[in-house]
Amino acid sequence: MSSSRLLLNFNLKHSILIILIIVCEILTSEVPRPRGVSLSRASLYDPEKDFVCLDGTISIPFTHVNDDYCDCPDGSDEPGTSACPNGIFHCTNAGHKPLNIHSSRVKDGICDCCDGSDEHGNNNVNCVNNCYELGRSAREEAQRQAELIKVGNQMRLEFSQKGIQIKQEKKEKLVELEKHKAEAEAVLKEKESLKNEVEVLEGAALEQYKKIEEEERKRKEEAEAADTRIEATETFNRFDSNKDGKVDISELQTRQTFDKDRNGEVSEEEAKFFLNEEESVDLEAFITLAWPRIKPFMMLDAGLFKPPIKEGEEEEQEHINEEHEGEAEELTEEELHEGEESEFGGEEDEEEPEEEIEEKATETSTPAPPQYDEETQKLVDAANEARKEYESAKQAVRDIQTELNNIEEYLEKDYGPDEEFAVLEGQCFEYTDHEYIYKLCPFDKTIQQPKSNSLETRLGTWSRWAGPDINKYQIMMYERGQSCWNGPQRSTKVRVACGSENKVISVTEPNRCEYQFDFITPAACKELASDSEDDVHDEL
Ligand code: MAN
Repeated sequence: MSSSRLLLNFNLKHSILIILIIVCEILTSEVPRPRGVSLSRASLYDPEKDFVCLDGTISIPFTHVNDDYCDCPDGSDEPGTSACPNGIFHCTNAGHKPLNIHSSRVKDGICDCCDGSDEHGNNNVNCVNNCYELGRSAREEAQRQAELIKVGNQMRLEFSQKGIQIKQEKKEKLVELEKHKAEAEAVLKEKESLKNEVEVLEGAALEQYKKIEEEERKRKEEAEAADTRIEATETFNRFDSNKDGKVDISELQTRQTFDKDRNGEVSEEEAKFFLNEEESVDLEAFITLAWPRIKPFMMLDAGLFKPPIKEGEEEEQEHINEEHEGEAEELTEEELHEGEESEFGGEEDEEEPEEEIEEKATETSTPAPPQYDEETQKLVDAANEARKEYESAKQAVRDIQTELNNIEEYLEKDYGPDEEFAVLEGQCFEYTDHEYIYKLCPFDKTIQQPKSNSLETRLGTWSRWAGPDINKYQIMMYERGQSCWNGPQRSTKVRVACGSENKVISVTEPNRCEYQFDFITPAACKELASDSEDDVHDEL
């Protein structure tokens, strides 16, 4: 059947139903019963008999019903007055929906029932019966809703079909990936044993080179130690100005290099630091304990070594360098070392060891790998190749595993009883207010972005369905968003309702950092047994 015929058929049925309801209401509102009693209870109020309280406790003459005196403990003898504290007044509201109100609202000067029956006999208030108008607009609204649900439900069914198909495809992909994973793991195993085999051969071939390398390293270390010794001894002799075989505090105090805090003088503490906290050191102690402290400062002074720049200072430093570019050239050598003697030269320094230190600084770089013989080189290349293949086989397993995890994560998510919400995944829906652009990316996240820039704030990550038991798919929760300053982590409640398109129709922040989105989607258009008609049927 075409959708227009479906709609026509639906409209016709609905109109007949409304006419039936109105006719029945007219007929049934005529059924005689005490004021405030619903049609369904009319038979319990028989004027021919004594009245038995509805809780069965006592029996009273029928004339005591609605006499403005409360006799029954359950208030059932005073349905039309406010005499009983627990009474219920029933408005028939012919033409609209019947209503039960608390008896305290009877004759209180406020029109609660659209037919005005709750204020009947109250001369202080004039309640107009507007049930028909209210009923008509309520029925029109109900009809609009019903039509929306009808059309939306068609779309929901299409969503559902797609969702079911996606799920099926994911399940098939899962099986396929499991197979691929097993294959990739077998390849990995093979590559691993291949690598191990070649590495054994490589290891054996490199054994002799290792020895050579080790010897070379040792030789280098010894040479470096000897150089250090020579360098330290030369410096010791230079510093030991009174030639007593010791370098003491006062001998260091004459050298600006040791002015650590750059306040223009070398204090005793500063000098002592370089002497390993001693008053003086002999040559041996100087070489082993003092020199490791002294050397970096001498290199620093000679401009051969820069201390590491702390994070954040880097830019600043660059900026300073730019600003002062060229300035150094403008200063004379004397100006640079104003008030200082050359730390490497000392007063009587002749030849300059600056170069010496520079040379030594470059010498410490890592030695080039040894040249292997042809056979060994072949083994090293083969091992490198095997390692590369092993690594890429490992990566292949990892990639498959990641894909598997994503699919498993998908399959664990609840996309609605008929998979109807699944098509929303991967899409984002925007809403703009005067200050922000909000985004809802179902099953992923909610976002807030100021209109003035592109800095996104995460308002929550998909967490769960949180609607009432009757339909948990009415509310989506997005939690653990970015923390608010001095506050909680942001979170979003998304109220989901039926609509003919997917759209965020409002966003509010009812409490600081707690957001509420209203989202309409055909996925929420399910035809449920309407309770509005049941209400009307109460009088049938
Ligand atoms: C930002 C926005 C607001 C939020 C405050 C909290 O301005 O995310 O929605 O209320 O931070 O400090």
